[in-house]
Amino acid sequence: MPNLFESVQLGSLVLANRVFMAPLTRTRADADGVPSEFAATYYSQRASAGLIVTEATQISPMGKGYLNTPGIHSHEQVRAWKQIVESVHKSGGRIFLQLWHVGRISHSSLLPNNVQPVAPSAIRANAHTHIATGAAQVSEPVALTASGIKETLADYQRAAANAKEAGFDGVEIHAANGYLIDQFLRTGTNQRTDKYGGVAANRVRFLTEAVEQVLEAWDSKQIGVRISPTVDFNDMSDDNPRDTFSVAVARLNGYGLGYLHVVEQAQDSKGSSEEDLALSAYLRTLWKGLYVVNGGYDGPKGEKAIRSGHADAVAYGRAFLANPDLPRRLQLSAALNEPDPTTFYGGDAAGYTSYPALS
Ligand code: 8OZ
Repeated sequence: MPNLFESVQLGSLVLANRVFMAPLTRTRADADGVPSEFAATYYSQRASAGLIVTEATQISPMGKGYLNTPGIHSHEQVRAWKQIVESVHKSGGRIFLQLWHVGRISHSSLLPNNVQPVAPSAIRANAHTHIATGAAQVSEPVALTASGIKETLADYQRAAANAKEAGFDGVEIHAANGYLIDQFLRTGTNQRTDKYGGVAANRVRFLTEAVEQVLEAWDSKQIGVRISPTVDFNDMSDDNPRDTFSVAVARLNGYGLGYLHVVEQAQDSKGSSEEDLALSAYLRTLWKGLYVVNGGYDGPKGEKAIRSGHADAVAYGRAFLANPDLPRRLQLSAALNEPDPTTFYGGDAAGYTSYPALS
């Protein structure tokens, strides 16, 4: 078995190591969803990652759910991302854009003409977001119509093409953490009676159709999918996660995608349960591409995950946020900078580009 610091092939790309940077929402974009001027520095400081996955980035104005998250649907946004990608490439890094639609995890004040958010079913989440006035309960969503689903799928295609224009190395489809695709996947949020609801094969349909849209712009190996089968963040639940996600993985296998990225543990949870890890281990046996894990890994645990064959790569979130040279630090077993939660979301360079590398 390889170790954490060995290279790995992803389609036509040779990634320098298996220490990936997990997608991290930092809410520092402007009101139009244009990434900040600090973002090029932030991402290029982290170019030693085997692969950087960007912060979640909305595919359309309706895909936005928080103040100051970036988008990939306007010219200005594409132009800003292009500079970020160039800067990462100059530093020798590889970077995928994470394509995001929040579905019901939004607030009318963030949406065009203050409309209600959209979701598979009109079920309001017991969850919070951030709007101009501070924290707020998310709004009541409306169920997507058949034509609304078509339009949303077309937004995935446009956003994927925009990511290509911006020069990214690939895209990751965000199907995790209680956002739109995950809302279709799991039973707690999907009560549809059409072909997008009911049995798992139907609940997986929106995801596979989104993949098909993205395939219009990208080679299959340049596409990853992120799922979180047991994460209850954003008021999520499923009657049978093993059934839902084994069907999802079986369907996804048919596309020959680059990787599956599995969140095994929610951001603020105390740790992965035996069940979380057992389901992830089972999905690993089904999945035919690279298998990337995330949630609760430190250096030794990540190394063990690779050496045992549990995963092909490990994505680090908070540790990468606070340590721009994380792969080197893990390899040297060096001390790590502590992440400062007060600067995770919003603000400027402090807690963003200010964490030092080892000298
Ligand atoms: C933290 C705050 C806001 C959004 C996710 C995109 O959980 C997020 C997110 C995380 O996937």
